[in-house]
This record gives sequence, C-alpha cells and structure tokens, in this order.
Amino acid sequence: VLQAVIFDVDGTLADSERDGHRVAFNRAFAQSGLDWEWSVATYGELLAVTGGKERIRHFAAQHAPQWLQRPASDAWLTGLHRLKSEIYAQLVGAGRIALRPGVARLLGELRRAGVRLAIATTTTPSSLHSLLLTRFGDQAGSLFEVIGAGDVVADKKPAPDIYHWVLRQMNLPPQACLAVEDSLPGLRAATAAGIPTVITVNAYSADDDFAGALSVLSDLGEPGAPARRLGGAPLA
Ligand code: XBP
Ligand code: MG
Repeated sequence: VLQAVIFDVDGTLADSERDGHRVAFNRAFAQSGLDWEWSVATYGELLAVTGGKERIRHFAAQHAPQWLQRPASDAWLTGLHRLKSEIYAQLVGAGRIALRPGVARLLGELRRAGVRLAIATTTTPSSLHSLLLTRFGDQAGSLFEVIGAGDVVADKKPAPDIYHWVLRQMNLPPQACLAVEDSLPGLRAATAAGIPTVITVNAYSADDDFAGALSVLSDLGEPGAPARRLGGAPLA
C-alpha cells in the first residue's frame, strides 16, 4: 500500500531551472565581477552537476579569471552562492516561477487520501521555502511532513543519501513510497534507495533515457489535459 510520496523540487514541482536558478546564477556572477554567462544550453549541461555550490565549483575549475584563487575557496563559493540564493528568492517572490501542471491538484488529492508527503531535493532550504511560501501561502508550512534539502546530507543526488535521510525521518521502507522526479540524477538517487519512481519530464530532460522508472510522464496532468505516458517499466 502506498503510504508516502516524496517529491523532487526543481524541474518537478516547478520549472525553476531555466528562468529561476539559471538567471539568479548569472546575475550573481555579474554582481561579483565575473564575466560568466550560462546560456540555456550550457546550463542544461551543467545540470549534470547537482547542487548550486557544486555547480559553481565545477565551472570555476575551468573558467576562473586570473584574480580568482585556484581552486576557489569554500568561503568565496559560499558567498557567491548566498548571493545567488537571495536573487533566486527575489525572482520566485516576484511570481516568476509557477508550479507545473497537476502539481497542486495531485498534492491536494494525496493529502485528502491520507498519503504522507515529503520532499527530497538538492536545493538550498531558503530557495525551497521561498517557492513553497509564494505558491502555497499559509499552507506552505504544513504541506510536507518531512523536507530533506540542500546540505542535510554531504553527498547530493545522484547519491541516494537524501532519500535515505527522508525515509529515516518518516520511518518508512522504500517500497511503501513513490518518488516523483524529473531528471537522471534524481531517478538514480531514488531508485538506488529502492524507491519506485515516476518521472515527469521537462524541456531539459525530455530526451533522456529513464530506464528503470516506473513510468515516464509528460507532466502530472490536469482535468481535461491528462498526462501522456511516454515510457517506463516497473522495477525488476
Ligand atoms: C536541482 C539542483 C539544484 C538547483 C540549484 O535539484 O541541482 O542545485 O539547480 O539550487 P532538485 P541550489 O531537482 O533535486 O531539486 O543553488 O540551491 O543548489
Ligand atoms: Mg529535479
């Protein structure tokens, strides 16, 4: 029996990467005297490195200007990422990032059915909270029973650690849960933790091969605009 659904955030609850995180990274770079500009395509490649700080560190290793210490210090990375997170929260608070189709509907239906809800994301807690607050208002604090986010585990997706952490907090076995993800690192993390996973694809992940997913969907579906099933097979 399904007892809990664990949701990824970026790309799953909201299309927050291209017009949210990416824009925030670029503005933070400009405000910090860096001439880095992550195009939509470049950012798609960089999504393979999960976690904002980790993504900047990865890029800086190849593109650091003369004046920047190499390797970039943790303090510099943390400061730049904090600025990015502030800018992201402003973009979200200004209403730039909407929920994906079916998200609010499904959360409501699961809640009414007594299914427990949780989050497993690599995103920084403050960024997640600004999205939840902007999109769910007063409900934001009570919607998800457990929130696993950011640096709560050292190894980010595709490592299963964040899912293990959430399962421990909920005191549930993986087979009693369902994960909803949009990306390959997310699918790897959830399935490595033994959790059956449904994929809801977006522009960045539409062409990926989600072998091992329970189901691959176009989105989560609304009445009158049902989700299309694009693939998937049950876990062996
Ligand atoms: C998506 C990510 C995050 C965001 C940026 O994670 O990899 O790093 O791109 O957020 P998920 P931060 O889909 O698991 O939510 O800068 O806060 O890391
Ligand atoms: Mg995601």
